[in-house]
Amino acid sequence: MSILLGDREYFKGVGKIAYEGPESDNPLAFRWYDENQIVAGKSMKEHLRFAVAYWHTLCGTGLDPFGGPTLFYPWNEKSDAVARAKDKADAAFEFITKIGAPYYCFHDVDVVDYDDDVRTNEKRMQALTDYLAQKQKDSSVKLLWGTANLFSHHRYMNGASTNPDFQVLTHAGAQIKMALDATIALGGENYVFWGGREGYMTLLNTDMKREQEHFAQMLKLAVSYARKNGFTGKFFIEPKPCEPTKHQYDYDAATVVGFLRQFDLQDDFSLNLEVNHATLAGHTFQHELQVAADAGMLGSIDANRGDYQNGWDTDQFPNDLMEWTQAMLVILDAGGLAGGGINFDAKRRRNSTDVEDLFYAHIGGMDTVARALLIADKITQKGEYHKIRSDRYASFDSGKGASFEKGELSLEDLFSLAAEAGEPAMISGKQEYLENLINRYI
Ligand code: XLS
Ligand code: NI
Ligand code: NI
Repeated sequence: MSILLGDREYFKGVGKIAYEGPESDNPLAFRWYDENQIVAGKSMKEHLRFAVAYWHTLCGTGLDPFGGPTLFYPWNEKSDAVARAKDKADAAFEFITKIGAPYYCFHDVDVVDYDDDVRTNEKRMQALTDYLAQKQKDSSVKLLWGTANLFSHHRYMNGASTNPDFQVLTHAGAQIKMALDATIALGGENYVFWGGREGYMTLLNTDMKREQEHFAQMLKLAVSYARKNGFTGKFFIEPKPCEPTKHQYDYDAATVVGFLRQFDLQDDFSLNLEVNHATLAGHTFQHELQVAADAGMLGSIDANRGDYQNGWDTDQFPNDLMEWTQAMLVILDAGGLAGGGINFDAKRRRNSTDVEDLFYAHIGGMDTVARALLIADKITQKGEYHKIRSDRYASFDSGKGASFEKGELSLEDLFSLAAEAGEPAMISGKQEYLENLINRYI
């Protein structure tokens, strides 16, 4: 039986993906993601809040710098932009409901093609907002976040909010306004800024300070517009160190936390962390999550993975249990994602051309993350991992160590204490032990 919501079935031959458990041999079933299973007091669905990314899943054509599209979609056939976009929305909601993700995410131009006339684009987006609102109502799928694509159009070749030309900046503002309108009308829970071209290709032509001030000013305008129009959700910044620009201002989590505090934006914003962006910045994903969590800004996740041999954003689907178990430990310790979810900002390879490949990709990603959640929960329950970590700092729990933490000691005090106690004993960091401990549960 078809669960199609529009008037045409696009993903023929694939039904609703069900949970069948770890023993199942069915490649079109979940082996670990059981949305109703309770883990650490919440259902998996509530913990993970999976989202499908419109851009890769519905728009990705498989093109690369060496070749054109390999993925051809029946929803791209109509010549009228709005009619074509409605077909795509039908396909999107068919896919999202079949895979069983509670959320989706989009850029404005994923939803409907824009041309160069701002008012035409506004009309197109309004038409699709109405259409998507109906689809959401019929399916109970929700919008995790919306965003504006401020990097693909050639006008943004020198940046969007950080463009040296004010006229270009106005177009960025117009797109943000329309994307916010759509996000708010669709009950979007968050709004994302990924600064695709907010950076520089060379400092020889760049006033970095002025560009970053412009960016902060744009963010302030976005916040005040959205709040005025009833948006109560979070804004996220998604760090990435490079690509497409040589240097992106939102380099990594620590840089963004500093930027948000510098411009007094920390109350409205938190972070959307992407696995492949973390590794491009020379960090682990776990590191980026921890930086955000420590700053109280752990918002949301773009799930994917890079390639150990490549230095760019390959956006592959997640499959690394060790990486995700470590990530889940951070997320559980932080009390979960604050308002965000786990969005598959990931694409199947350009030669994965079967209809089923899109499902295998998402099933693999969702199962990996779900399994990591179960493992991290088990590790937490057993308690040894957290105990080893906190015991390392036991010398600060009482006595002079505690006085130091309270700010009661001077540098002279430290001198005397060092002189009296003499050379400290060596204490093992137990890295291999801890790695084995994590592996034991995997
Ligand atoms: C690109 C980014 C992008 C953002 C949304 O590398 O990950 O997809 O998530 O603009
Ligand atoms: Ni992303
Ligand atoms: Ni990315």
